[in-house]
Amino acid sequence: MKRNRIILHIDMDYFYAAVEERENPCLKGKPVVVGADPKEGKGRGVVSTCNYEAREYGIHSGMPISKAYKLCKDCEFLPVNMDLYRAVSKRIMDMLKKYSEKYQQVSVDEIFLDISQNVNSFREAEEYAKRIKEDIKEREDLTCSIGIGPNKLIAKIASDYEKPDGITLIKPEKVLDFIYPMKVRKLWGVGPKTEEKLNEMGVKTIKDLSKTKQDILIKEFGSLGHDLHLMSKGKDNSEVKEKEGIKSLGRETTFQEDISDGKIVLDEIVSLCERTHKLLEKENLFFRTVTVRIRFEDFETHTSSKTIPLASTSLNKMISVAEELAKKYIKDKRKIRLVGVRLSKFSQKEEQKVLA
Ligand code: DCP
Ligand code: MG
Ligand code: MG
Repeated sequence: MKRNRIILHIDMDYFYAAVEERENPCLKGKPVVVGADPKEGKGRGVVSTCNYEAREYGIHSGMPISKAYKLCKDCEFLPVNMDLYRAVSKRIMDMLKKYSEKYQQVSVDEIFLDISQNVNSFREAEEYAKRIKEDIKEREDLTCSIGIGPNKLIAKIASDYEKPDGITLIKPEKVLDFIYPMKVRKLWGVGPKTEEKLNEMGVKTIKDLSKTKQDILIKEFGSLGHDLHLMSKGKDNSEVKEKEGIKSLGRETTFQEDISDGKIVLDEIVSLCERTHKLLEKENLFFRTVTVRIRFEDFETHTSSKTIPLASTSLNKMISVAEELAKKYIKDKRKIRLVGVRLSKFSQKEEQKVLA
């Protein structure tokens, strides 16, 4: 018989805000929001994250900072100090990667570990998870939440279940009881659109999904339908494995109507840079190449790139390069239909030091 796998998913609690609290203990107990400058309610960016005290006010990641300000004017609003969070993340992840040869870091604050070879039972896995939590607490004075399950999907859902500072163990025989009552939104690949479509089909919970015929799911959702069918039964065969390095990251916008005003195009470039920068932060990468793509009203499409000598994480640098690249297109008489910004030639901090 094939032995069960034992997978951990570790996710740091309110990560950026927790690092800020640690650096400045007077913040402890107060509602703390990390993100764009609220400018007394006029700020235009978003909340990166907030601590659990601020969540009591209804504030959450991705919310416009102006809205967060309205919900809680007395919150501590702090700017994003990405270099600090990156450094802390790197230390924690390096430490966690020692707990298993099979790991997969999925973002700045989370990682999967396949500990099937390191422990003999789910009971031992729980002890292993406790040790990991203590280790992070001792070395970095931060808390995390850990999910333990027979696959990545279940471990990931479990780590979110008793946040903050929790351990949730879901043994194979308990998987269905655990996920059946949950909304389909909890599953991978189910965003707002898929959720709506499933709801329209009368499928709200994972249990409802498990009762839906596989052919219907495949007909409605293509290959996602196949995965939905497996996931609804608590199955996920994907390996814990580091992904091949990402080659490029970017965002683009097709305007509602073609644009002749260069200022609007440049404003859009700034906004695309901001959104692309978020992706870069999430992947914890440094970039060297910025590419701008422009499509004119006649669909003729141009790209132009520039590679900077030293790898950078700077949003301002990205914006200045992208603007410089875009300016020559703005001089064209034709209206612009689409703009895009893309980053490539990535490296990680260590390599960047070597370069410098
Ligand atoms: N982040 C961000 N913008 C988002 C979501 C997240 O900048 N829309 C950043 C800030 C978070 C970090 O990524 O601190 C990790 O994201 P998580 O989703 O794990 O959220 P937190 O760690 O902040 O909170 P939780 O305790 O719910 O994990
Ligand atoms: Mg987190
Ligand atoms: Mg996370």
